[in-house]
Amino acid sequence: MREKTLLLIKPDGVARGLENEIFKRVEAAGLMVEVKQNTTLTTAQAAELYQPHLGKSFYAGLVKFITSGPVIATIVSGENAISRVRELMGATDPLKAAAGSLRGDLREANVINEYGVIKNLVHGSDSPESAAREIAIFFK
Ligand code: DAT
Ligand code: MG
Repeated sequence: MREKTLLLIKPDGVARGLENEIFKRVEAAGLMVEVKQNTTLTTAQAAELYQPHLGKSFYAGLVKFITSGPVIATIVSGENAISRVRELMGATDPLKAAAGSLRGDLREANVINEYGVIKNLVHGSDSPESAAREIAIFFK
């Protein structure tokens, strides 16, 4: 099924200048980066993005980190785009992410940031419901 998903390059990925490498890999997988938005999240946008994690021990750190600097929000489209972007990203913990995945290949030596959260370069929607909700945070 043709789908759209939110792929967000987090502050660590932007600070390290990895956007071109990330977009190259997405396009090499046959997916299309439809729109890109350079932005810095407000606390309200971060709260909406991370609403499923509300109540977790690392929630406050997640919001602080994602609002700490510029990000690039994109809509990626293509056949099964949601699961395929998740595969390209790799596991949440970069130390467990497979070779060939973004998080595995591009990880830093220290994967926990100053906010106590896992630093893993990218966010990708995990379901059609998440994709619709998350795209609406950035694109009207
Ligand atoms: P993903 O980004 O792979 O969808 P997730 O939705 O479970 O992972 O978590 C959102 C982000 O929170 C994740 O990218 C990094 C951070 N995170 C997840 N589990 C964590 C933990 N146990 N300790 C610190 N940060 C964590
Ligand atoms: Mg998630």
